[in-house]
Amino acid sequence: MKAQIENVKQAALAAVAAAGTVQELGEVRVRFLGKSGELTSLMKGLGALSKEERPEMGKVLNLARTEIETALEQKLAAAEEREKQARLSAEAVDVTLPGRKPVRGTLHPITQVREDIVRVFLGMGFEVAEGPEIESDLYNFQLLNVPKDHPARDMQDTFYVNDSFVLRTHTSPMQARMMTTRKPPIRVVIPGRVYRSDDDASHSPIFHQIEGLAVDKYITMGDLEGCLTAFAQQMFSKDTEIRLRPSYFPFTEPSVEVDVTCAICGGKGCRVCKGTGWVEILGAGIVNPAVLEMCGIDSKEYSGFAFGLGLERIAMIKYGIPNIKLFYENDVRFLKQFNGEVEK
Ligand code: 2U9
Repeated sequence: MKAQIENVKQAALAAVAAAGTVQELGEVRVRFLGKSGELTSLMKGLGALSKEERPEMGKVLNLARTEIETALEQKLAAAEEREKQARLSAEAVDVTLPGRKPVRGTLHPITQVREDIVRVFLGMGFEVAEGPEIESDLYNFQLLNVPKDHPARDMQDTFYVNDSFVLRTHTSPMQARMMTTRKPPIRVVIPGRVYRSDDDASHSPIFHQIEGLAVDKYITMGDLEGCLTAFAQQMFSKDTEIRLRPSYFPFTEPSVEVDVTCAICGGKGCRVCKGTGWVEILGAGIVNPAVLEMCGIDSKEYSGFAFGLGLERIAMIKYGIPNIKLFYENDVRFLKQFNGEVEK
């Protein structure tokens, strides 16, 4: 049996010497010292020996086991260190390489224009409110002086949800809500998505508006003009002028359309202003006293002005964008041109 033990030991030591990796050394351990390993099998054979032989063979076996284990341990420590070094150098990061610049997103041009406009009106003491996109016929039309069958309904081609509800055609119903729920003074701007059945290069069935309302004692057309001049000068440039042209809206009386001197050519005449030097940017007027009364405000005590503008239109003028559809296609090549730097 001694010879057998010696043979297994020599085979084990040779296998350890031949093994190079942690994995191979593990296999050698299993082969000789594992549960059914070659040396372990010999140990199991001890029981079959005579009482006299057993202690000596046990000693020889233990010595062989210790020798194999020592050899394994030494080789293993070296292999582990070698593999760790190899892993570290494979995973090494060259800290001297230049970093990768993260791709920065940009705000959508409509969002930028909305934020620019809101900022100007916040600065003039207006608050911001938002309302539902599905509106009752009452708030979208009737309280704004557009009764059923009124010809003015044809001015805004409407998406009807049912007989009593529509996709709002303007954000004006929210101004009406402010008037029915608040007491003057009211100064509010309402940005939001609106819907009209209209579709060409400068109209989309879904577009964005911002509308404003100021109701207080003694509000006049002069206040409207002053407020919109301040707005235009902050939004475009400090020497921008505005002009008011008579117009008609059922919810304002008198009503005006408001032009600004062309920010592109400074009034000399160009493609954007079609050679006139003026660009129409919004509609406005003195709130129709009938609207004040319907919304529960005494028109003898209070008056107000209101205005409305299309965000797409302002963005198209500001950035010289020829087709409204470009705003909705989410083409990154288009969107990334609006890098957030506000032109002044
Ligand atoms: C109330 C009373 C009056 C809001 C107004 C306009 C004139 C206007 C258009 C501009 C371009 C809409 O996006 S657009 O097509 N808006 O011309 N809007 S006065 O007047 C109101 C609103 C609410 C209670």
